[in-house]
This record gives sequence, structure tokens and C-alpha cells, in this order.
Amino acid sequence: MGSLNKGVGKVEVSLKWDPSPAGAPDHDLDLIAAVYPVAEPQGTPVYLVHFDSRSPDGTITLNRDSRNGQGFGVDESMTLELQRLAPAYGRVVVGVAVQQRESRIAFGDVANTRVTVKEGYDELESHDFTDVAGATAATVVEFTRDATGGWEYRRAIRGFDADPQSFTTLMGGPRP
Ligand SMILES: [Ca+2]
Repeated sequence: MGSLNKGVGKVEVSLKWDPSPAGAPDHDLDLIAAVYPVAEPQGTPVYLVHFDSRSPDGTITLNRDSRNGQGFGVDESMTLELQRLAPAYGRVVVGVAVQQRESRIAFGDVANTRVTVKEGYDELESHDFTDVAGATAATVVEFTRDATGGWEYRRAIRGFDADPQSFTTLMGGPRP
């Protein structure tokens, strides 16, 4: 468990990785956010945000989406306006999943992957997935509502051996 860091509001999570070598299947990584109710912060997500799922209240937005890691700079980026989330929502977990092909693709198979969490120009977290190299999905950071209604965050690097769909059902669970 990382230390608690209080007072976050509007956060951007960005992800980049290098394309697979010429001739090899594309490496497609996805940023995924899951929102949980105050009443059941480790239960079923109220909603998910990723390339194929939008936030119904517009508070969490996937601004950029890539299927292959090509191009310069950030490949996927997501903005979380935590201070605008409904009071009934108490926890948000953000992770990254690797789309699986015919053969299993883990973080260790993808070159130069890095996720960065920023608030404005302040970098809150940055991680390269080397300590979850054998995993196919991982949580990165979690945000929780504190007693005053503000938001705090903590680093939450935890690897899973799961495809993206299964990961969305596991990512909010308690730590083993
Ligand atoms: Ca993607």
C-alpha cells in the first residue's frame, strides 16, 4: 500500500507503448477506469470507461485511444474529473489491460510501456510495468473519496493474469 495523497481533483492518466515489430501482431493496450459506489467500494462497478464504454455523466473521458501504439507521444489518455463525480460514487480504480491475440501477450512482451498520472503539471505517479512483466493486466492507481467528500489517491500496482473483460470484474477486488 502506498501512502495516501489528499486533495486531487482533475487528473489525467496517459499511456504509451512502442508498436510491435514489423510483421508481428499489433500490441493493443487499453486504459480502463472502473467507478464503484460509496456503499460497496469493492463490489460491482457502477460503470466502466474504456475504448468501448463511456462515462454516462461525462466525468471520465477517454481522449485518445490507440490499437497499436503507433505515432509519437501519448497513445491513450483519460481525464478524470473526480470533483464532479456524483456523491454516491466513492472509489475509482484505473488500470491497463493488454488485448490478447492467438498467443498470450504480457506487459513484458510490449516495449517501452509507461503509464503516467498527472494533475495539471504535477506528476503523481509514473510506472513502467517491469514489476508486473508477467501479467496481462494491472491496476495502476486508485482514487477514494474521503470523509470530507474530497478525493485522495494511492499507487495500486497489482498484476492480473486475465483478459480485458475478466480484468474489469477483478480490478476492484480486495488485495490478496
Ligand atoms: Ca487500445
